[in-house]
Amino acid sequence: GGSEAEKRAAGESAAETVEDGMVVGLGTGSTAAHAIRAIGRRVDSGLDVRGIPTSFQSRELAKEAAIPLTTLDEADEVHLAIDGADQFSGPHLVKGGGAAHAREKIVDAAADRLLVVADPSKFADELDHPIPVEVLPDARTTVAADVRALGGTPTLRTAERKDGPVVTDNGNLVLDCDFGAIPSPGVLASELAELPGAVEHGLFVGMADEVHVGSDDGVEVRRF
Ligand code: DER
Repeated sequence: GGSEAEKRAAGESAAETVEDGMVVGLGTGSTAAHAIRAIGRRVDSGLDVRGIPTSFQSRELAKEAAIPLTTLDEADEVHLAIDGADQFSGPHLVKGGGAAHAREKIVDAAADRLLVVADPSKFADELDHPIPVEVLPDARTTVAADVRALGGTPTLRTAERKDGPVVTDNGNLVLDCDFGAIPSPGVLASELAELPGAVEHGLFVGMADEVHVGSDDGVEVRRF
């Protein structure tokens, strides 16, 4: 993982692109958190914006930052979403490190533009990060078997400070599925999407319009 300075540089760079009147999807994770805090500082200076959270965590952060909130039901348009990633290769992302990827994908996909914030450690020529798959609790064994049949190695994500598995905001479980290198993300995404009981997977294929990569000597913006 990258440094806090790298994450902060990326988050603040993304927050600068928010314009008055925008509805902005607010991503989850430590890098997106920097963008949320920076947007909050701009709201304090008069920026007119409404945020759509993507998780319990991002809603709490947005409330602390006093960003006015709205929902996908109420907003006519989502102009921009700012979100993190566990890995990116061009416009393709692996997400779900925070087990929030189901709601993130809804908001990120609804946005006119998805702006990803990351540190250099997230870059890859070819995606090879394990893919988080949110599963209905009763389907964890059958989805695990399906993942193995697809050539992956599934691991039920256990919690750090709770006995047993991580439980998502939606009350589901997460299988981290290691497929090694992923030469065709679109093919794997389709295969995962059709597994019965798989609620949402962490492949965001071709979804990034822009990636802001923070480093100690500035921010590199890549556009796709
Ligand atoms: O869970 C997620 O999708 C997060 O955005 C994750 O991918 C990135 O989290 P980080 O910014 O804390 O590394």
